[in-house]
Amino acid sequence: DFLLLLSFFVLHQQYHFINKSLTWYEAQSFCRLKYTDLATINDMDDENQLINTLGGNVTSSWIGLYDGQINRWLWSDGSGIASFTQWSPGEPNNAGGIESCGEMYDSLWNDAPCGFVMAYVCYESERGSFK
Ligand code: 2F8
Ligand code: CA
Repeated sequence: DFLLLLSFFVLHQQYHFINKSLTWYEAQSFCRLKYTDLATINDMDDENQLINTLGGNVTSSWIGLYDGQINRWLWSDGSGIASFTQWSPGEPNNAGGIESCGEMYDSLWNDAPCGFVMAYVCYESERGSFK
């Protein structure tokens, strides 16, 4: 006889909201140094978790979205954008031709100039556990 054990490995991710004004690249450096990277959002659970982390106290904050090439949006950690997106209606619009970084704006995504300074959200990948 043998016993078959089925187990699920659950990966946890934690968001950290930093209420200090930095450019997108400065925020990226900070997140990589202190945590894992700027925030990556892959589904509605992530989106809701991130919105909860913001706690409603700011309108604009950087997330890991950036335009690697024209209209080729990626996450700062190197992963591609999943089929799930939460762009604000009409975004990304590359207003003024200088918007290559992504922010959370009123709980939706907007492309904005990378040199703007605003608060930001990092993510921290934690050790997974077996369930
Ligand atoms: O109306 C959407 C539009 O609003 C602003 O431009 C007027 C934003 N600009 C900045 O955040 C700098 C645009 O990104 C946004 O598309
Ligand atoms: Ca925009």
